[in-house]
Amino acid sequence: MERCFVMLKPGVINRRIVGEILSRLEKKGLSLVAMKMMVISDELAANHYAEHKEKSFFTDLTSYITSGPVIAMVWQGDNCVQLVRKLVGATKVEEAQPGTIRGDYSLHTPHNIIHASDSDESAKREIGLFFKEEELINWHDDNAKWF
Ligand code: FUP
Repeated sequence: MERCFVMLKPGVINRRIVGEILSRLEKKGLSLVAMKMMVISDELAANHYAEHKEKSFFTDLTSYITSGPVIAMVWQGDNCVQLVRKLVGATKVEEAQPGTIRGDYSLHTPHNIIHASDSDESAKREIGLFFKEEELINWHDDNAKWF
């Protein structure tokens, strides 16, 4: 079982499409094991996107994700990181295929509405930034065989 950190950026809440996006991850059969609505501090935003610190889009990106509430989540399942990234679609909106979350819901790359960890290592780091171990709920799934 692998875990992936997923975050719905502020535009998702503003546009009232939280349910639609969650539904796509749920329908895939992945398990939600943690979720919270929060306003990210400047410090957490900078830590989360530390790899982009020198990039030209860093200030816009961190301003955007601290501009309103986000939904931070942890999803779990076999090959969770790879499967979530497929559902999310490419980073650049012009490359994100229709049918993917970014392909269907975003017009501009800096506002590409959702973050998902890109590797198991990133997932562990990002989950650690946003959640305490006791906030991750490992529930038993009697229906797992149907997925
Ligand atoms: P991803 O893992 O798909 O979110 O992609 P990155 O870590 O490369 O980028 C993080 C965020 O920076 C993206 F979600 C949007 C923003 N970004 C830009 O605004 N312009 C770019 O050219 C690349 C990324």
